[in-house]
Amino acid sequence: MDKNLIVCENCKACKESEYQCNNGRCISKKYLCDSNVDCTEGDDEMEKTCVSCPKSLYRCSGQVLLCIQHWQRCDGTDDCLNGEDEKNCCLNIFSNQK
Ligand SMILES: [Ca+2]
Ligand SMILES: [Ca+2]
Repeated sequence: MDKNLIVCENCKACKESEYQCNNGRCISKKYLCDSNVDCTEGDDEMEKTCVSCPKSLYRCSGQVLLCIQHWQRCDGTDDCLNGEDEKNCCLNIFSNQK
C-alpha cells in the first residue's frame, strides 16, 4: 500500500513518528517505554503502552489486545475490532492531485 496518506496532519493527532500521550501531548516514539516518564500521566511507560505491542506496532484501543502495523491505520479497512484504526485519522488521499 503506497498511498499518500496523511494521518491527521490538520487535526490534533500526532505525527506517525510520535506517540500521543493521554493528555494530548506528542512525544517522539523513541521516548516510548524508555523508562523515563515523558507523558504527564506517565502513560508512555505504562503496561498498556509498553507490554501490549512492540514499539513498531500500533495498538488498537479497546479491551482486546490487538496490534496492527502502522500502515494499516487509515488504509480504508477496519483492522481493529471496533474499526478504531480508521476512526482517529483524518484521511487525506489527495484524490484531487494529479
Ligand atoms: Ca518515556
Ligand atoms: Ca485499517
